[in-house]
Amino acid sequence: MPLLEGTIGVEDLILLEPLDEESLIKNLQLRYEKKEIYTYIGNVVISMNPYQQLPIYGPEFIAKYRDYTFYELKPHIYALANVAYQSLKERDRDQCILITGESGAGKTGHEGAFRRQKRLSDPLELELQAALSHLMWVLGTKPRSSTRRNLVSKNQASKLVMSYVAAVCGKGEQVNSVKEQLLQSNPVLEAFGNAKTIRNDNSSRFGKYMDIEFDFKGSPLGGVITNYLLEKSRVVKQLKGERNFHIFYQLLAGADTELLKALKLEDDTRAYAYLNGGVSKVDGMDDASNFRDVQHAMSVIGFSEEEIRQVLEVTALVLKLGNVRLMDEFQANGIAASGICDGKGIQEIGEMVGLNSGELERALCSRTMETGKEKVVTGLNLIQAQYARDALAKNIYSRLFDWIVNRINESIKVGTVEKRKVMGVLDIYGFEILEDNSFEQFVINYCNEKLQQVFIELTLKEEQEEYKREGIPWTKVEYFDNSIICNLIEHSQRGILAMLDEECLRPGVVSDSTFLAKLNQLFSKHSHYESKVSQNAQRQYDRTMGLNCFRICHYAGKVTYNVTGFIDKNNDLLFRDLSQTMWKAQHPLLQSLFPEGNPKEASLKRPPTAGTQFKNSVAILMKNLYSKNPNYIRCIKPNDQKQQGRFTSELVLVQARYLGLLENVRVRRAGYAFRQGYKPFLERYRLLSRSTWPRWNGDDREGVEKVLGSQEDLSSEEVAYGMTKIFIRSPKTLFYLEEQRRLRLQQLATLIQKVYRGWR
Ligand code: AOV
Ligand code: MG
Repeated sequence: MPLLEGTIGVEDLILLEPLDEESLIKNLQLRYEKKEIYTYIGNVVISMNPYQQLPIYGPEFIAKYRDYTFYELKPHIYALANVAYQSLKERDRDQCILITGESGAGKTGHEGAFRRQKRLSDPLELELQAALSHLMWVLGTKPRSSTRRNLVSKNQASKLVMSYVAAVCGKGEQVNSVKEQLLQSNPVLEAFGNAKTIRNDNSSRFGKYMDIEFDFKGSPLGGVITNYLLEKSRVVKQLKGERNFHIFYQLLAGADTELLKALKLEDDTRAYAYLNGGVSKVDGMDDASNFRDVQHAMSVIGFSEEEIRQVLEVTALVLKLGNVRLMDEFQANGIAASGICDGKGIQEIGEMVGLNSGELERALCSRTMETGKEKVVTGLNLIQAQYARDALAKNIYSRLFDWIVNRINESIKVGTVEKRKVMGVLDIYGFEILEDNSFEQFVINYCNEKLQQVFIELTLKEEQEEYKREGIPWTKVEYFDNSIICNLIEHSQRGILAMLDEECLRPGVVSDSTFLAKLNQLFSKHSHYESKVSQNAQRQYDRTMGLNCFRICHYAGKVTYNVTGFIDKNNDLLFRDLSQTMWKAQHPLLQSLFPEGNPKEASLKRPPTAGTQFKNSVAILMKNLYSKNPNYIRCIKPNDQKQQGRFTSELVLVQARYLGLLENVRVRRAGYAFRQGYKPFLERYRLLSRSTWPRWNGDDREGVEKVLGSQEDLSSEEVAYGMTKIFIRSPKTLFYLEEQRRLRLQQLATLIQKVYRGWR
């Protein structure tokens, strides 16, 4: 392995000297300046966002990484994808790839994701090109990379992994169509689930976990996508400088006059109240052409023309709902009520989805309470009616998104029952600390806390425990076990989420502040909880924290949450009048989004709260991840300006801490990079020693001792003998052994040839 020193820093942080935060950051910077964006910590890949297209992707590189083992080439995300795919295929071990990092760090990707892509032939072409270029490379006629078009235009972690796997796995018409469907799910999900934010022009506003399933030969059969928590508040309100979900702008910019007319839309984004962030265009993003790509992708996946049309109708419906202007009205008895300013908009909505507009107006402006057998209708005041309208829009959109994910899953699901292998790819929002943190940040950070726990448990703990099991001396590495924080949030009776549910379901007057009071009372002594009134905070003063806030000391740092809206967001209730009205729509898709509106289905049972639903899906995700072999990609954003070549040390330092990089290195370095059972190790290397070759009848471990003892250049520091496994400290030693083995094989081959010739 090429060792660092001097110019480009170390390729594997395990080799860092001295080992501290400063030199770790320095090393990343040194490499970043030389455009070396990938660095290892053992088998963990750190990826720095280059904010520029680097010539390190595409078929040639795929071909290269496909043929080498992990440490033989420069660090690359392809190397990780290769290890994962190969061990899936050869060792029959399900894999998962966990991609984490802040917003804009490079988890998902954008460049080119919205650029026009070569159609249909992409994966196949990629593969052919890879094969061709591999051949030329082997023959020493490698084409200059500058003359080739970089086919992998989606350069960010999760897409890079997917395109790598697509390029190396299986062949044939059937397989290609599966690949095509899997790849085409990206533009569709991004159109409906991504948006321009201040931090990232193509920010994923939902979490995504995708299982790709393979047959025993390693050809893809299909997959399953799970989505988490779409940020639905964006549907009705965006921060200044941000946009709503891409699809709205794509639709307005890309639909032809006929479609616009059919949907009764204007092509001007300013005409829509729900597009209120003040930006309609994103640099380098062509909404109109992306719209065509999305429609195309949907049909490749298998959406029918009719389904695509219905999806667009529902999308248009959301936009038009935002333009329904409400006003105060006073009833004869002087009670405040509300009504609709102009009937045209609601009329159009009614026509489009087959609804009686009078009924829709009633549902928006009043609420029916059922007490026993009696029904009482009360008018909503203006604020309540606006709230109802926005709640409806958010619900329609997020249910539409779920429906799209399900529809994609229907197309890509694997029908056969044969034994499958699975590779899961998780691309999920990183830790969020904003100026004002609310329920959304709370659940996102909870999810990250859980992911950190997986990381700790699988990587750090397992490492230590294995040494213990194997009886290998181990310098204890202190690391922070965050289960105390996970418990604080998720404990089924005494966790914050449970308290929130309790408060939401409790009869009587509940509010965000009664919820906070409860937390303060319960957790005032908890070491990871702080509030204005809790002991910890008093001890440490704290003028910055408001009275309506609590703070959690996450593994990544302290975050102050404002409780305003927690109860409401957790309840996530839609007035029954609205769901019942939606269910009455003639529009099949819209109707299917509101099954609870069906009077026959209407049960008194409350749907689980938003918090509980999220907790449950995180639990399922964790179970899924624990059953697989994890591979980590840690993404880092080098600066806040989205600029190439700029490295802000303080920013990187914070992220390195969030990601626990130093801890990761310490554990890996205290230990051994490579380990293997005595038997397979001996099988592979026994030809290196005269005592074990050609025959060895003794014990496996003894055999390994003979083999390693025969290597004069090997320092005894480099290896340790465990109960069942041999441990090798640095990858270099392994390469050395491999090289010796190769030479020996050559020698043997020559020998055999000689003998053979002698016989003839
Ligand atoms: P994210 O997924 O981590 O943020 P993205 O993957 O969307 O971040 O990356 C943000 C932007 O950085 C992209 O749009 C690209 O312009 C650029 N970029 C990232 N990685 C690369 C790369 N390897 N090569 C070239 N450009 C890159 V969020 O979804 O907001 O958490 O929610
Ligand atoms: Mg993303």
